[in-house]
Amino acid sequence: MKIVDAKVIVCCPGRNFVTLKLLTEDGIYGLGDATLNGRELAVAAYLNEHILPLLIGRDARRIEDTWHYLYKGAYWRRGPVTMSAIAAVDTALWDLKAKSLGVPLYQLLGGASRESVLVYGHAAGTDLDDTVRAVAHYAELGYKAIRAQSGIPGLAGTYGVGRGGTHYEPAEKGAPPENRWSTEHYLNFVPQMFSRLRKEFGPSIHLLHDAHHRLTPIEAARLGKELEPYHLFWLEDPTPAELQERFRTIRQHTTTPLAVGEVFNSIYDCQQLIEEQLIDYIRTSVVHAGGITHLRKIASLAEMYQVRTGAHGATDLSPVCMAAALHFDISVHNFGIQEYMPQTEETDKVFPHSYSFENGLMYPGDAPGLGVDIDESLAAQHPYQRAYLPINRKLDGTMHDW
Ligand code: EZ4
Ligand code: CO
Repeated sequence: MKIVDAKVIVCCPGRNFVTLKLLTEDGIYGLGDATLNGRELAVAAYLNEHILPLLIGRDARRIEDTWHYLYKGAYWRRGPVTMSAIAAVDTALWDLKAKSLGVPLYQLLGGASRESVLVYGHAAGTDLDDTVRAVAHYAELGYKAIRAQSGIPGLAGTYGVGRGGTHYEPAEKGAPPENRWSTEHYLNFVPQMFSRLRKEFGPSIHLLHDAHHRLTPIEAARLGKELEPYHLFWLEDPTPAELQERFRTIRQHTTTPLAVGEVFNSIYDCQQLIEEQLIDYIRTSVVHAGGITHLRKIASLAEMYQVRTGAHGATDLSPVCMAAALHFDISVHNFGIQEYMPQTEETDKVFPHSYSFENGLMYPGDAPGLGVDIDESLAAQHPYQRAYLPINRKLDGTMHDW
């Protein structure tokens, strides 16, 4: 099963996606997502210039060997660009192997460990009443788990809150938009928001919140403590995680479950967090953390320490990644939850897929492989458009984490 052709498809059906397509001598092809939001062309160039020439003629069945060939062979290890490029190859090879055997991918990953995949949706409002309405809307759509974000009184605009009540888009065309931030305003508001949400929606719905790395450990500890009465499913990215030991402070002070890892690209980014049981959910994704092969190793380490998975799944991860995530989620023993933001109609047309959503749960479907395709001629009608994630400044203009 030799690889005879490989190409990188960059398209923008509303937002940018980078997709790798590998073709074998048997005429079967596999797909992998390589989208790195705001830095898409770096991964496309890494693939085109440095990886694709190495793939032609290789045996597509040797998934593990190819992973190490690209990781160890590069000499320069880790990093989001390298790991997203390796992830794309790895995902395409798993897709190819499952297609060649005529089975849905999850059958090669140990088979189904559960009947469905619990997902959470994003409810966001410009203020508290608007956020209550947004959560009610998601509850009506059947979601059993809902992430609640809200505009903060005293701050103009907050990341994660869409304009006009629609889903937000994680990147914007043109120069990066700038947001203003006040930790004081934020910390005073968020506990009030969850107090209200619990009153409105009762104890059974799962509520989540994303702090987007904006707090120090002691501020995160205060927030976690004040949120305890409202029993969050998780508090996400409370503090930047380059220093994994910073989570000890948060952990010592609160029983609010913690979720981290959407920006991680390797098992070494979360080794201490997992081994010291400083977190409850690891959020690494197929596309940004080295593909299915590497993600399974992270999940196995996490399983030993009772840490569950909760993979990143915003709209800057393509439907190819979503499909891969669902095959991973349904098979891995220590699955926790999957993030899910529906894509636009344009994107779904470019990437027809067999996965489905029903009543707050998702299913990978039983089509061979990932069960996702790309309509290349439609993709060609949506050329790349440069876009950036916003940046975050404090009220006095200082650049801040987000
Ligand atoms: O900011 O995907 O949990 N989801 C998130 C996302 C991320 C974007 C970054 O590209 O935090 O909105
Ligand atoms: Co997040």
